Amino acid sequence: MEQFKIGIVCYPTFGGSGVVATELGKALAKEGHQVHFITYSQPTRLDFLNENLFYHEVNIRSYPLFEYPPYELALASKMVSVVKNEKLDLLHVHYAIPHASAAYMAKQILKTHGIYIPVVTTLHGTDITLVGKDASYEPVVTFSINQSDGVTAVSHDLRRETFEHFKITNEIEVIPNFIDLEKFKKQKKDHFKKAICPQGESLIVHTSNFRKVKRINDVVNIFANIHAEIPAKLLMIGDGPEREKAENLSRELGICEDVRFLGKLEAVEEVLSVADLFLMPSEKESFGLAALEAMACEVPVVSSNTGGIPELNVQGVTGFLSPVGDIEDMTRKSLFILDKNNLPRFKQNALKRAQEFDITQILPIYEAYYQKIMIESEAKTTL
Ligand code: GMT
Repeated sequence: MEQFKIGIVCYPTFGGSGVVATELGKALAKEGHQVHFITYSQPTRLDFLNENLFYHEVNIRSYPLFEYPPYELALASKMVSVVKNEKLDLLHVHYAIPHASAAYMAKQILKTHGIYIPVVTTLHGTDITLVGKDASYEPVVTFSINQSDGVTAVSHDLRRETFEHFKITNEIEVIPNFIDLEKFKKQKKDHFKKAICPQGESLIVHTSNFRKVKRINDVVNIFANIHAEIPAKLLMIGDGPEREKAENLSRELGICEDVRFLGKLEAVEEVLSVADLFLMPSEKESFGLAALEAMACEVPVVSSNTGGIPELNVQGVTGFLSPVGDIEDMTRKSLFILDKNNLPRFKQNALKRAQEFDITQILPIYEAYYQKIMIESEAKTTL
C-alpha cells in the first residue's frame, strides 16, 4: 500500500466523531502514513507518540468587534498553510459543520496557488440529523457535501437520512465506525467490581455526553425499575447539560445510593470491564460508538431501535432494541439479559459482534477509499 500524507480535521473533544477521527489517525500513522491533525486543541485521545503524527493548532484571533470569532476562517487558513507546507495528499474532515465548508474554502484558495487537494467528508450523525438539516445551516451543509471529492457516512441509516433531507448529487460511501480491540478489551478488575458491587449486585453502565438526545432520564427510570426487581447498581459516565436533572430524578426515585455519576473518564474500558449491561435509550444515534465500546468489553446492550443502532446491536443476540421511550420494554429486556442463565451467552455474542468492527477490518477500507478519491481527483485535474 502506498503511503499518504493526510490532514485530519475534527472536534478534539470527548465524543464520537472526535474519537473516531483520532483513532483513525493513530491507526493510519501506525501503518506508516503521515497524519496531520488540524484542530483548535490537542485531541483528547491523541495520547501517543509516533513519528508519523503531527498536530497543528488553529489559532483563533479574537477582536472586540467579533461577538462570534470566525473559527471557520481561521480553520480554512490553517488548512491552506498545512496543505502547502506539509505537501498533503488529502484532507479528511470529520463532522460536516463547519469542517466541510472550511475545507471547501481552503480548496478554492489552494487552487489559486496551483494546488488541488481532494477533500473527504465523513458524516457522523447530528451534523445531518439534528443540526445540519436546520434551516440556519442546511444550504451550506448541502453545498459542502456536494463539493467534497468523497463523502462517507458511518451507517446505512445515516446515508439514507442524508439523501432524504438534503439535495445530494454526490455518492455517499458507508464506512462503519470501528474499535481498537487491543485497547477495548475486558480487563481483570475483580477488586473494582467487589468495591462497587459488594453484594454481587448487577452492574449497569451508561456513557454519553448527557445531551437531550441521549435521554438519560430514561436510563435512570429503567434502572429504577430493574432495581425494584433485583439488586443492582448504575454507573453514569460522562457529563453534559442533562446531568443535573438525572441526578435529581435519581434522588426523587429514592435510588441515589445505588447510582453514581462518575463524570468524564479517560479509561472507560476499565469500568466497562466489570459491567453486566449497557443502556443506550437515545432519541437518535447514527451509529452508537459507545455501545460498540461496551460490546468490545463483553457487555450486552439494551438500546432504542433508532438510526444506525440496529446495524450494530443485534436483536436477541448481542442485546435487545426497543422503541424510543419504551421504558417498560427496555426494563423487561434488561432483566432477561441479567438473568444468570442468559448473561454469559449475551456477553459472548457482544464480543463476537464487536470483532466485526475491529480497526484491522475497517482501516483497509479507508485506505482503499482514499486511494480511489486521489486517483479520481488526479484525473479531474489533468482533464
Ligand atoms: O452523540 C453525540 O452527540 C456526539 C456525536 C459526535 O459527533 O461526536 O456522535 C455522533 O457520531 C458518533 C461517531 O460517528 C456516532 O457513534 C454517534 O451515534 C453520533 N451521535 C448521534 O447520532 C446522536
